[in-house]
Amino acid sequence: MKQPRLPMARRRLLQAATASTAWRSLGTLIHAGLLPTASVAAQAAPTDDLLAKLGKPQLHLLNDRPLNAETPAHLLDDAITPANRFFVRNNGIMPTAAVDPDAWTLRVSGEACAKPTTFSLAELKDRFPSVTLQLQLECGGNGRAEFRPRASGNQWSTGAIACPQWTGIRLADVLKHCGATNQAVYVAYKGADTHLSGDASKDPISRGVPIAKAREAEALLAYQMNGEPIPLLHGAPLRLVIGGWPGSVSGKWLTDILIRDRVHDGAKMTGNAYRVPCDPVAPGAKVAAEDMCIIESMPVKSLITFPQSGVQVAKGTELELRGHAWAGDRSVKRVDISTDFGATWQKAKLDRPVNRLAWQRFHAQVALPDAGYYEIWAKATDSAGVAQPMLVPGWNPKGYLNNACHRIAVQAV
Ligand SMILES: Nc1nc2c(c(=O)[nH]1)N[C@H]1C(S)=C(S)[C@@H](COP(=O)(O)O)O[C@H]1N2
Ligand SMILES: [Mo]
Repeated sequence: MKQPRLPMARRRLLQAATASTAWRSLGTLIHAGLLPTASVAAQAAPTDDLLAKLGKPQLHLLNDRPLNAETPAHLLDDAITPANRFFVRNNGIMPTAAVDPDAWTLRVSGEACAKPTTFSLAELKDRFPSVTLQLQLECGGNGRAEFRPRASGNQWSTGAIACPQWTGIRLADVLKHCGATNQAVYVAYKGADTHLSGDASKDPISRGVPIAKAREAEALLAYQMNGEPIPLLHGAPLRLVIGGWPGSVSGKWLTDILIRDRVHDGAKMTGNAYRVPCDPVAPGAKVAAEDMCIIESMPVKSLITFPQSGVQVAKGTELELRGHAWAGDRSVKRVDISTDFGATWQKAKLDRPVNRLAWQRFHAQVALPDAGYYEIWAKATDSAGVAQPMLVPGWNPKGYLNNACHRIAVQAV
């Protein structure tokens, strides 16, 4: 007699689920973490033609004021993320089309700046060598939707990640030119967007990184994305791109670089913003301000980008599976795939990054011998041997750093 591929209780559960829901929608009910959570799918309806007007018709709108939209996993299959599939994360009201590259200036100043200087965009391009790098940008809150108790903020599922190609100059070259004194501790930004309240004295966001991170070769002042001028939504005409760290350090519409003599204390540097408990806490715990630590490198993570969750295939198929894996400041050393809820794993083929801090492509041929419901899970391991957890890790008050394994649903018939 044929042995059940899954324990009976689970089979019944799944049968019930398929009976009550159109099969295709099942694929959207799971993303990461162990429990398929219908509540997660109840998020954004891809309603607005706002996104179509902005050139991103296939993204899911999470909020229109400020504008926040994420990318479904199967639309992130390109090696280099095109502009129309790049998530948007705004904290305030973005500047209007009045952004004029010819009139744009960047001021470099701060307590620990020896030679405060204002540059035009043309001067920056003339004076410093240009570099082109592919660098992934992931919002610190990517995956927030799965934390229980819920964390407030945009309910990102898996789509606040992208890896475009950036052209610009190195922040390190500008810092050298303007002289960071011995007192220099942090490098921070200000942008031209405005606070939601309309209060001109408030910044929507002004974050920074320790000076050593700012001096890395992958910290850019970028003026092009994928060979074109940076689109307005992504910070035209000049933005920071600081690879490996939460997207919030990569300031858009960049007007100011501040070389600080202390840890930067701008908007969204303090309180619970972009901080997690220094030591793990129980879900829902209250954490004192002094026990919260600033997020630095993002953790190891991966995303299955082909096939789309919910596909039907013929049983006996060798399925071609693809995705990307990345690991903040580290590289990814392996990706493993499971088709049986993590009981067994097979190693995927993993490409090297095109440069440091760029995501890496993985591929696998996956056998689906029998008819039935499969979940395909991907698990990446970084260069230090740290792997993605299968369950949502480390609850924290603002729901950052959920790097649980991504899962897709496949029905073999
Ligand atoms: N000036 C400015 N820079 C900003 C933001 C912002 O709201 N204003 N959002 C930050 C956050 S939280 C993220 S995740 C990234 C998002 O970049 P994107 O909108 O180009 O995807 O930009 C960062 N830089
Ligand atoms: Mo973010």
